[in-house]
Amino acid sequence: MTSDDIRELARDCGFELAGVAAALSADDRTRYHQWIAEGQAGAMRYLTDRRAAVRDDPRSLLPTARSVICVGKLYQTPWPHTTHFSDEDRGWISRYAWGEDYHDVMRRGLQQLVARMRERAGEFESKICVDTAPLLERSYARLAGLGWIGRNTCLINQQKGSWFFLGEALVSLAISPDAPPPDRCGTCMRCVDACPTAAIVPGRGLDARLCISYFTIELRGTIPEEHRSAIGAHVFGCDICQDVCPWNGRAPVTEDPSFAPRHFAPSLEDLAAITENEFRDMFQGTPIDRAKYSGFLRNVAIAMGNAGQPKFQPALERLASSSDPVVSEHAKWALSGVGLPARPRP
Ligand code: B12
Ligand code: SF4
Ligand code: SF4
Repeated sequence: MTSDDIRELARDCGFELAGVAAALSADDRTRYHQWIAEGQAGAMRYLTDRRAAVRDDPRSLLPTARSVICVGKLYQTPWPHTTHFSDEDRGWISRYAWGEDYHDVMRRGLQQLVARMRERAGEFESKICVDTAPLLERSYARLAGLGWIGRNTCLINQQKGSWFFLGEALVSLAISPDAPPPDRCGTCMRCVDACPTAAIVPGRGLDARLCISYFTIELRGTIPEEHRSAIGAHVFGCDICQDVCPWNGRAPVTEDPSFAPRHFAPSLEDLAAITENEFRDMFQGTPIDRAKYSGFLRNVAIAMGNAGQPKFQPALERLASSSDPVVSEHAKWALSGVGLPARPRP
């Protein structure tokens, strides 16, 4: 099989991007170890525990692996970007989380791809990875020719931009690898300048401990007070460093209905009033499940505080009396901003 064969099959399985890398240690893996040694992974234990070393070689996941099939699936839909949206009554959910959980969509497509490959190449061993496996997905996708690593650390494709998910099939077949494309960020610094929390440090990547996506999705418990006002209206994830990227200016939208918004920028007052069961009904099967009820209400309280609207006072008072100490503390902080003009971003 050739990588052109893989691209043809991958297209039939719903992947706009595909390529092949050798199942060897990635040349840039030392960046990862430096990043965690500097503490930039924050509290994301799954990045720093024994699984950190597993990332050094895909053969730790599948000993017979010879090739890494890398695929990309577009998720952009024709709805506004953060940069064209401002409504202080509403909370911002990042684009990738509007529809069905991508882990399921990508896994289904990869299973189909592996089955189609078996029809052509006969039996081989395989392992599917989507996001959660200890694999340097961006490194292998770059090596497989899917794009370059942008200054915002996202994988960017010259024609398709960066609104795509990554997934991989490790296979025991030896397939001639593709080549990585050149870095096309040039002198651009738009993402660095636009990031509200200065999380992108040119040359050193992204300090997750400062990223809104980390605070609102990954961090459990308290969000340090000094970072709350920069979170603005974000209630789950952040898209700013991709919204401003010139390579996304003409990025295509997906044809897959899975990523159509179920809840685009919901009203903060509605969100503050949902019960745990309603939260489950509303967001089950979407990535938002990951924040859990407590984390999500914490984020809603911060967004309300940042909007600084007196009409949010009753809803925040209800949250402040919550039996969940995290929700209650963030709501009390938010109440201290109600009636004041929207908090200025640092
Ligand atoms: C932890 C994690 C996060 C963390 C940390 C992000 C980060 N930049 O490290 C947080 C919670 C902040 C996060 C946020 C987001 N994430 Co995330 N995340 C991951 C995860 C699970 C691991 C990433 C990781 O290992 N980070 C550590 C750093 C050191 O690794 P890295 O950025 O991958 O960098 C490696 C290489 O790229 C290379 N490298 C870095 N810089 C350079 C520069 C050059 C010149 C070269 C050659 C190499 C190079 O070195 C590193 C390896 O040593 C991956 C899935 C996976 N298994 O890889 C998804 C993943 C990276 N996330 C993804 C997405 C979609 C997002 C968000 C857009 C979600 C959102 N809207 O909120 C944001 C984007 C924020 C951003 N600008 O990166 C996608 C990215 C798709 C793409 N096109 O790039 C992934 C691949 C998930 C997936 N399967 O689709 N994420
Ligand atoms: S996702 Fe948002 S907070 Fe994180 S680096 Fe990008 S712009 Fe900054
Ligand atoms: S905004 Fe500019 S510097 Fe940042 S990733 Fe895009 S092209 Fe690269």
